[in-house]
Amino acid sequence: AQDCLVSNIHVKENFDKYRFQGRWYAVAKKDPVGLFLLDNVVANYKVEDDGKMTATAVGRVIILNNWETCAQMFSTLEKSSDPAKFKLRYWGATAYLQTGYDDHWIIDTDYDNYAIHYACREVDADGTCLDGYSFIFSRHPTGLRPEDQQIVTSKKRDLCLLGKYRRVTHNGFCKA
Ligand code: DAO
Repeated sequence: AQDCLVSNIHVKENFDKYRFQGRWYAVAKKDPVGLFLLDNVVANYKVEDDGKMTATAVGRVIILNNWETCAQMFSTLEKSSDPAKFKLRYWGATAYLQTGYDDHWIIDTDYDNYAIHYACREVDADGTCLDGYSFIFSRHPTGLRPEDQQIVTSKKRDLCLLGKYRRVTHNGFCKA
């Protein structure tokens, strides 16, 4: 989808939530308005006994005007008619942290190395995304393998987000 319409965005076909389980390191992020998670972001996905997917995440945040902390976040992923399109209901370990209800789409993944996440929070009148965010995840804390970088770049272009990502550093602030 090069027309940038949210409704035309392609997601991972036959998404396998079981293979997606486990730890993912955020290596790049396109921020939404009023960004929350800054860096040191590590997510952990799980399929519970009832088949529902949950995810936890940690990440460095700045809250209450200037307090730097490591946020511990919890979430449930509500399924839809498309197995790669979820609704993410999330909340924090303490009341100071953000809560929300966002789209949570898996655009592409090979399950073993890279994943591209996308969430549009606000669709504009013309059908493009007005406010959204996206994580590039890697199974490897060191980043993406060179062979995965081209795929990720091409998917960023499909999302009309090429050039809008920043690197997410991991320096041990949220030792997970
Ligand atoms: O960082 O600005 C932002 C938006 C991110 C909000 C998501 C909170 C994390 C919930 C855990 C889900 C796993 C990615």
